[in-house]
Amino acid sequence: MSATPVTYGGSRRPPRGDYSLARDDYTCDQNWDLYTPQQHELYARLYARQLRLVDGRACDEFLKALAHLDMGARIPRFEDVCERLARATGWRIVAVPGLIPEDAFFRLLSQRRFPVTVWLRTPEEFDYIVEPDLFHDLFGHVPLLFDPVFADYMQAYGEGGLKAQRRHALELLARLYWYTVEFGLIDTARGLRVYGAGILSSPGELQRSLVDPAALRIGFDLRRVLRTAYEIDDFQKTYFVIDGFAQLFQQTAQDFTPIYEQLLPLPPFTPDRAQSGDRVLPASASSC
Ligand code: HBI
Ligand code: FE
Repeated sequence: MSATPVTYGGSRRPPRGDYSLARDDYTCDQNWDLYTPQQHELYARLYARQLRLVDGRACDEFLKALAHLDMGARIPRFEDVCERLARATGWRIVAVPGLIPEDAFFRLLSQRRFPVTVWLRTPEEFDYIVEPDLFHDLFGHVPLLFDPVFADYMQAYGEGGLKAQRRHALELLARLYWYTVEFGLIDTARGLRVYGAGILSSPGELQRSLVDPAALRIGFDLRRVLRTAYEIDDFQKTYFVIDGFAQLFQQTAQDFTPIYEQLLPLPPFTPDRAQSGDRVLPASASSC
């Protein structure tokens, strides 16, 4: 059975990736031997540029794991990454043809299996791509799975996703993923830092997310996040800031049912303005 292709959100763009190779759980083989020298070279250029940009901007947990992974010279074999990751936090990465349905995605996360896209962007997409590709998933998401607390948060998120489906609250829970795992900021003793994969893998948004005064940076509040809509194809207008991964894990370790019941009837907040009760944080001064 070939898996049904998936597009990003409500976008009308055609799905990227070959879903005919996917199994029932949407995983597929990486087929590492099929990558061309040009693709390895493109990946290495993406990696080298981003490695320079994350210094002083990414959180320490990310930088420490990235150095340990040492996967910048060419596209890594997923099984090599798996070996190191499994030893650290019991997570594994699995190859997928591209975006997969929420149900399959949550199930994989609940099993501590992170889906990594097998296709790499084209050279024309060097600076920007809408869909998550191999570089976004590997560089942006995989390093933080080495952090024990963040690794537990990601599995709990998957388990929560499977529950949210039964409560028709997928859209709310997807916002939590968006504003933490993809675009989250963290307040550290040395100032604001990035932990969201969508920022870590983006050349333009790394600096902008920390210093642009036009963007809103709001102290993490679970109900506020679950109620705030987002756009998938532009810089974020709002970022949520946690004090640490322990805070994120604790604040989300509760039963969301009463929160869903409270929020589902309410209209979402737009991301372009602060709301009363927001703890608004200043942009980073340093253009590090
Ligand atoms: N599929 N491969 C892949 N990667 C994602 O990040 C992803 C997905 N499917 C659904 C999804 N993300 C979002 O809807 C999450 O917010 C659930
Ligand atoms: Fe992502």
